[in-house]
Parts: sequence; structure tokens; C-alpha cells
Amino acid sequence: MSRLIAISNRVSVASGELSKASGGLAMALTAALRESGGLWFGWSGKRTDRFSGHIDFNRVDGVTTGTVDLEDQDIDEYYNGYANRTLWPLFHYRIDLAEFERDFAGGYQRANVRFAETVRPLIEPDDAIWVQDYHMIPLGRELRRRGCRNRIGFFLHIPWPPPRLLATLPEAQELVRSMFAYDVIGFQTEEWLKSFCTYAEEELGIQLVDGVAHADGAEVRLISCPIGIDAAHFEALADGPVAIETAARMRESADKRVMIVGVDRLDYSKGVEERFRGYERFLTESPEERKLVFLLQIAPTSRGTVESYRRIRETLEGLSGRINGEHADLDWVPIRYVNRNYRREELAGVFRAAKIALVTPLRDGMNLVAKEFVAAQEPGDPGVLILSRFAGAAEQLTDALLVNPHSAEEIADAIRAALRMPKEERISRWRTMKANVDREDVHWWRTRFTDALMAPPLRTAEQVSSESA
Ligand code: GDG
Repeated sequence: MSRLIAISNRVSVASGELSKASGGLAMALTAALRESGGLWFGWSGKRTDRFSGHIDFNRVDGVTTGTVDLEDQDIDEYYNGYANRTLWPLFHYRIDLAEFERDFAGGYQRANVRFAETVRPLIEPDDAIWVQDYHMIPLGRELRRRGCRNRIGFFLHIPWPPPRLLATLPEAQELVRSMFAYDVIGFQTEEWLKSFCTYAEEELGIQLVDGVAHADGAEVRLISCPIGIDAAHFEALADGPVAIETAARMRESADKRVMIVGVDRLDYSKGVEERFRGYERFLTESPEERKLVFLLQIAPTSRGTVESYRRIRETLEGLSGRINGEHADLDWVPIRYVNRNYRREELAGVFRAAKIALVTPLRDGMNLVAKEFVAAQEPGDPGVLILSRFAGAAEQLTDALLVNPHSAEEIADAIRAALRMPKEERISRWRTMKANVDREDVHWWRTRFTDALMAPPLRTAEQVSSESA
């Protein structure tokens, strides 16, 4: 296998059992890079007074990382700006929150040029390059402009918006055109893939045949490639000592009540406000059942410097306080709302102790929490997953209780249905979901993408030039 170079905004090698930051992406890339002796390149997360292109190399757990520091202006315009205040809200259908600023677009382009210039000298002729996510959409084209003829793939972790929404982005055409510099473009679901194809065909007149786009003599494979978790590893965490102890603590503090759990990075796309309203509806409508449950919502803060993230934090604090004030009793609080980060093995224990998970994003590329909850369940007595129809995971986990996350009624109904669900039904739904989580795990995802990336070009360079002659 040729060497793999992964490029993403942030570089975080999943190292050791007790790592806090190792989410699915970190796990997946760490495994892929370790196998191919690869390199992981990106931003260090640190600032510098003047961008120098100096690469800081490190070796962590068998993976080489190379990171660069960015100037304040790049961090403001590229990361906090275009990535998190323009593309993130727009791609999650929140045009009301998207900010369209020329400075942001310029900073995004400049940072991508800087990444391309910095990483280019490290690329050997046989390397395959895998660019990750919305921070780096134009990176492939910038590498091509610098003479890079390697196989280059791009994977989008978040949704791709419908064409009419994307059209609100002033740079939409240019941005999408830049993507045809890649050999492979991967999306989490068929739905996002279709939206991309419709835009490419209708707005850019690009010809698509059997999942291959033909643009300016180039052929680009378009695939759906849903990301998975390291299911075996997560299941083992849930069976490990830290998780067992955490689950025991949770059960004791639950005092025979059913624990409903939600775990989300604090982000407006995760639908936590709407979830609280759905849960409140359940409390109001089911007086006889309400005191049998409580909701534990874990929501570690993210992107704290962006205004809309401060707002969501305030809203949730206010809402959980109001609901608790109105419904709590001397011996019972309906919502435990926790703003901090837990170790993965503690999360696995929390999932194991929970009888219901509320995973109700308004829009989500995939949502790994849904898969982690499934992986952590006790086979003989599994919990029920309530899942948003608008999470990428809903294409695979069709045996969850699927809900419209905007509807408080549907969320309340689903909580009632979950509480009343017979054990046999719980087991049978869980088995089907677990089979999917195990089969289409993170290794499956990585192999599916890298196989497409390493596959021989559809036409040789000679064919292309003789056809265009
Ligand atoms: C993007 C896309 C896509 C959460 N709290 C803690 C903690 N977490 C972990 C979860 C999970 C990860 O963070 C979150 O993954 P998600 O998939 O839910 O969401 P995003 O961060 O938005 O990720 C998403 C993903 O990329 C992968 O392609 O699924 O759609 O938006 O692993 O468990 N981990 C620890 N402590 C916490 O308190 N250790």
C-alpha cells in the first residue's frame, strides 16, 4: 500500500486508553495511518505572530504528525469565520445563522493556499492524499496548482445542503468547481451525495454517469461512504472496569428511575433545545410516568468564541433551569444538565446504564453518539435509541425509533413508546442495529474510501488526451 497522507483542520492522534479527545475521526485516521506508515498534517490549534510555514513534526503511537501554527487573522477569517460561521451553519440548513463576508472567504482561500504550500514538499510521487472535511474543500485544487499529480480524495463529514440553499453562498459555484480536482469525493449518505450531484449537473452543467463526474477531462468518483465507529473497541470499553464502575454509580444515583441520556457537543445543529421541549411535553402529558425517569444531558462546550455558540449555551441553561423549576420535586430533578467533558470509558458506562438515548439533531452528517450507544448496550437487556430522521445515521439505523426532532409531540410519543417497549422488541431492534454498527464500522469506512482512492484511474492520461485531440 502506498503511503497515506491525511490532511484535516485539526490533528489529534487517538493515543492510549484514557484519551479524552479521541472521537471517531481521530480513531479512524489513527488506525489508517498506523497501517500505512502515513502522515497526518494540519493546524496545530495554536497561533503565531507571523505565518512561517514551519512544520512541527511529532510521532505519537506509531503515527507521524506535522502541524503548523496560524496567524490570528487566519484563525478569525478561516476557522472562526468561513468554516464555522459560514459553511457550518449553511451546510446544516441554518441559513439564518450563516454569515457571508468577503473577508471570511478570502481568509479561507488564503489558509488553504498556505496549507497546500506547506505540505507540498512532503508529498512523494506514490503517496495517496486524503483531505478531510469542510475546512479544506479547495485544498485539492491548490495542490494540483502546485504540480501534485497524486491520487487525492476528499471526505465530507457534515451534510451537503440542497442546491437552492447552497446557491445562497456567494462563492458556491467556485467552491464546487474546485472539488473536481479530486479523484474521489465521499459523502456520509446517499441523500447528501444526491444533493451534490443535482447541484453539479444543474448549476455547473457537469456530466454524471454511473457515479462518475466528468469535468474538464477529469473523472471524479462520487461515493457515499458512511463513517462508523470502532465498535469492537467501544464495546470493550463498555465492558471495562471504568465503565462498569461508572454505570454502577449512575444506577445508584438513578434510584430505580429510568435514565434517558443525551450526549452532544454543544452546538445548535444537535437540537438540544428542541429535545428539552419534547421532554418537557412528555413531562406535562404523562403525569403518571414522568417521575419514573430523568434526563441526563452531557454537552461539552465547543467553539466558545463564536457568538451563536454562546447564545445556545445561554438558551439551554435558561430552558433547563425553567423546566426543572416548574417540574422538580423534593426528591427528583427532571434534567441533569452537565457542561463538561468525560473520558470515553466513562461515557461508555453512562450509555450502558441508560435505558433510552435521545439523539435528535436537527441535521447531522452522521452522529457517532447513536452508534456508540448501540455498541455499549447489554445484549440481554438493551436500551432504546430515539434517533432523528435528519441524522446521517438514520439511513443505517432504521430500527431506532425515528422522530422528527422539530416536533415536541413526536419526541414525547417516542419517549412513551420506549418506556413501554417489551423486552423482546428492544432486543430484536437492537440486534439489527448492532449488526450494522459492527459490520459498517470505522475500518469498513476507511477501507471503502481508500479502496476507491487507490483504484486505478478510469481512463489513462493517454486516453484522455487522445479523446480531447
Ligand atoms: C462531525 C459531524 C459526524 C461527546 N462528548 C464527549 C465526547 N464526545 C464524542 C462522542 C462522539 C464525538 O464526540 C461526537 O461525534 P458526532 O458524530 O456526534 O459529532 P461531531 O463532533 O459534530 O462530528 C458528525 C462526525 O463528524 C464524524 O464524521 O458523525 O455528523 O458533525 O464520538 O462520543 N467524548 C468524550 N467526552 C465527552 O464529554 N471523550
